[in-house]
Amino acid sequence: MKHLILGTAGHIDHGKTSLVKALTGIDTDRLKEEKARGITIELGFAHLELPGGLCFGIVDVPGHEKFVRTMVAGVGGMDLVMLVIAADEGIMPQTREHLDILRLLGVKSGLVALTKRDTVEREWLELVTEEVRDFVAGSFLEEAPIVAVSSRSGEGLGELKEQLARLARQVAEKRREGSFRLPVDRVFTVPGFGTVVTGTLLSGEIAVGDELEILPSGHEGRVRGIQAHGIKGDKGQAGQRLAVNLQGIDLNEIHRGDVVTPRGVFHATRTVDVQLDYLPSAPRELKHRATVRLHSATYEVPAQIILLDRDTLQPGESAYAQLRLKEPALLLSGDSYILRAFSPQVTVGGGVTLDPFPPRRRRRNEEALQLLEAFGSSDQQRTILLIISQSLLSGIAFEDLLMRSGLPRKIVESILTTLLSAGEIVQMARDPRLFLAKSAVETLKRGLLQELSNFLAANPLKEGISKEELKTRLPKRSDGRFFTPLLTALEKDGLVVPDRDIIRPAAQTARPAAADGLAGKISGYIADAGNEPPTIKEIMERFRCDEKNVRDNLALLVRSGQVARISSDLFYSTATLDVLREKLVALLREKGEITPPEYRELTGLSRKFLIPLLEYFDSEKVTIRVGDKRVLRRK
Ligand SMILES: Nc1nc2c(ncn2[C@@H]2O[C@H](COP(=O)(O)OP(=O)(O)OP(=O)(O)O)[C@@H](O)[C@H]2O)c(=O)[nH]1
Ligand SMILES: [Mg+2]
Repeated sequence: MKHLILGTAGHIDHGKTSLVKALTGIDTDRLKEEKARGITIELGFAHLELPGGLCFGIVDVPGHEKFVRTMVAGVGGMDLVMLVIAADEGIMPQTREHLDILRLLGVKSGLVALTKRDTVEREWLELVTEEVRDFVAGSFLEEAPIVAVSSRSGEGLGELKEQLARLARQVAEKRREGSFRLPVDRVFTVPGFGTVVTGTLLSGEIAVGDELEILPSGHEGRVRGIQAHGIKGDKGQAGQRLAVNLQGIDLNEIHRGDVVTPRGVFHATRTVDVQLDYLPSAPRELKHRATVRLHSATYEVPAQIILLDRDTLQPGESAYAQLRLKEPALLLSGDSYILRAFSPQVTVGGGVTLDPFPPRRRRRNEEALQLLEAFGSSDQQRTILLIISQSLLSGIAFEDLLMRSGLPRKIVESILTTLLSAGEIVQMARDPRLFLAKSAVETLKRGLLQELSNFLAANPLKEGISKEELKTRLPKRSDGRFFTPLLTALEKDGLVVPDRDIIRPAAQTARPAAADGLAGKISGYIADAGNEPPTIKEIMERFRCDEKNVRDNLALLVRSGQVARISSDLFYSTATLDVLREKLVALLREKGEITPPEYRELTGLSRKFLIPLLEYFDSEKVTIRVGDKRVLRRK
C-alpha cells in the first residue's frame, strides 16, 4: 500500500470541505463553531483509498485569512494538493496566498479542482479555466490537471479520482529510513488512555514501545498506542496520518507545534542559515534585522532576519539569510519554512533551511556563503567536506555531521569513506568518531613541531619535551583527543622520535648547547680552577655570555656528570669533588669527627667554599652535623 498525504488549499467558502466529503463521505468540520459559522477553523482529517493500492490521508485546511497559520501547519506533510477554486468566484486573495505557501513549503505535485461546477455556464467555466491556467503558470501546478467538479451533483468526481490516482503513482513516498518526526497538530486526552497527539509522520517509522522525546521541551515518554486512519496498529510509517497515545507525557507538556521524535536523536536550534525567497507580492522591502513570524511543520515562532550578503531585500528577490529564532525549534537541513509579516499579517516569503547549526561568524563571510551554496546545490560531497573543513581545528563528530548536513546516515558514511580514502579528511578519534580536514591536521602538526622547537629554544639543554607538556600546547580550539593521533602522524612522517615520555625532534642529533662547545669550555675552566672554582659571574665574563646560557650549560654538565652542583652559585668539577670527599672521609675514619677549621686546614679552602661544601656533603649523606662538628653518617 502506498501512503500519501493529500491536502486541500484555497480561498474561504470555495468548497474544500464539501469536496472532501464528496470524495470520502467524511465531514471534517467537526467543531460546533465550524457548523454554526459554516467555515473551517481547525484542520480536518479524512482518508481515501483508491484502486491500485493507494491510500490517501487527507488534510482539509481552513480558507479564512485569519487561519492561515493553521493552514500552514496542515501543509507540512502534504505530498499532493488539490487547489480548490470556486468556478463562480475564480481566483481570490487566499487562492494566491495559499499557492505561495504551497510553493514555498515545497509541495511538488497536485491539481486544481474547479468547484461549484453546477453554478456556472460552460462559457464562464472556459473563461475561468483560462484564468487559472495563467495563474498557475511558472508554479509546480503549471502542467497540472484542472478538473471541474460539483460536490452537489457529483459531476467530475470520477475524473478527479482518476487524476489523483495518476499523480499519486508518480509521487515518491516519504523517506521511511531515518528517525521519525511527528509534528503535532492536535493534542487531547482520552479517558483511561491519557495524552493523544495527531500529526503526519514526516519520516521514519514509529512503533508501540518506542522511547520518545518532545522537542523543543525535551519531555520524555513512550509510545503506548498508535492509530492510522482510525485503525489500531503497532506502528506507523512516513506519510501516514497518525494518532499516537503517549505514556509519561501530560496534556500540559505538549502542544501543537511540538515534534515527537526518538529520544536523543535531534536537537532544537535557535539559529539557522536559509535560502530566502522574498515574494513579489510582499508589501515593502525587507530590512536586515527585521522581525517576522517563521512557520514550519506545525509551529510558528518569531524570528529576526539577518541578511548575510546585503542590507535590504526587494520584493521578488532571493538571498541567503540567517534566522534567529526567539525560541528553539526543530528545523533540519532541507526543511521548508514560510515567513509572515506581523502587519499586515500576510505571507511575505519563505524557502529552505540550509544549515541548521551555523557557526558564529560575521556577515558577508565568504566561507559561509560558499557553504550555503553547497547546501543549496545537490553536491553533497562538497557540503560534507566544507562542513568538516570549516569546523577548523575543532573538527566535527559523526552524529553532528548527520544533524548538520541533514543527509541520510548511509550517504554520509559513503561520502566519508570517499573523502578519507582521497586523504581530504582524517578520522581523529573512534568513539565518537571525530573528523578533521587534511589542512587542519597539517596546521595542528606544524603547530606541535613549532611548540617543540620553541620549547627547545627556551630550554637548550633539554633533549625534548614531555608528552604531557606538549599536549597542553595544543591550540585551545582544538581537542585533546587529537594529540595521540597527531603525534603518531608526526612519528610516521619521521619528524619526531618518542623516547619514553619525551618527544624529541628527529633531525636533532647533537644537542644545541653542546654544538657550540661552550659546555666543554666551561667544564675545562672549572676543572682547571680546582678547589676554588669560578662563580657564575666569572664564567659569564670569561666566555662573554649571559647567565641563562651559563646555567643551561652547567645543567647539561651536571646531567652528564662532569660537574657537581654544590649550591646555586657553586659548581665543582666532579674529579676535584671526589678528591675532597675522599680526604674528608679518610680524616673522619681516623678522627671520628671534624670541625670546619680542621677541614680548612686539611684542604686549604677559604670559608666561601668550605661551608657550602660541608653542607653539600651533609645533603649527600656522607656526613651528619652534630653541633658544630661533622661525623660520618653510618647506614
Ligand atoms: N452549488 C454548490 N455549492 C457548493 C459546492 N461545494 C460547496 N458548496 C457550498 O459552498 C459553501 C462553502 O463550502 P465549504 O466546503 O464549507 O467551503 P470551504 O472551502 O471548506 O470553506 P472554508 O473551509 O471555510 O475555507 C457551502 O455552503 C457549500 O454547500 C458545489 O459543488 N456546488
Ligand atoms: Mg472548509
